[in-house]
Amino acid sequence: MEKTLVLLKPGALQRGLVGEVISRFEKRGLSLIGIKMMQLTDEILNEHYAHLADKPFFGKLKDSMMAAPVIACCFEGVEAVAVVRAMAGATNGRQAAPGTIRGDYCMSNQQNVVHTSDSVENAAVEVNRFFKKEELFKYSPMSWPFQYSTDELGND
Ligand code: IDP
Ligand code: MG
Repeated sequence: MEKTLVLLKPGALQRGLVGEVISRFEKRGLSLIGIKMMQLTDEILNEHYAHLADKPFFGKLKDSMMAAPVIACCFEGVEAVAVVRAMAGATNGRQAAPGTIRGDYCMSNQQNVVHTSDSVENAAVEVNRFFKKEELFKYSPMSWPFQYSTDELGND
């Protein structure tokens, strides 16, 4: 099972989209194993968006991520990183495919509702950045035997 990080950005909170977006991941079959509201800081954003530090929009991006709290979620599932990333859609909401979260809920390159980890390697780093060990919960969702085959669950 993979774990991946989702941040519901300040715009999701301000626009009342938190429940709807989390619901999409739940309905897809991802297990929510950690969730919390956080006010992000310059410090954590410098780490989280280090790959964008030389971009002209870096300061504005950080400001937008500090404009209201975010909801940090950790979801678990088979190939969860790629599945969640695909559900978010292209970075620019105007280019994101209809049916994706960004393609259904936004019109912006920056104000694009969600952050999702982009690789298995980065997901591990990001989950660790936003959650302490004791904030992640281990349980066996009762739906798993109806969501996955036994080999997908590693039970064969
Ligand atoms: P991602 O969120 O789809 O992984 P990244 O390239 O990692 O995209 O960029 C992180 C965030 O920076 C984006 O979600 C978006 O909010 C913002 N961003 C990316 N490119 C631009 C841009 O060209 N203009 C303004 N904001 C941008
Ligand atoms: Mg990214």
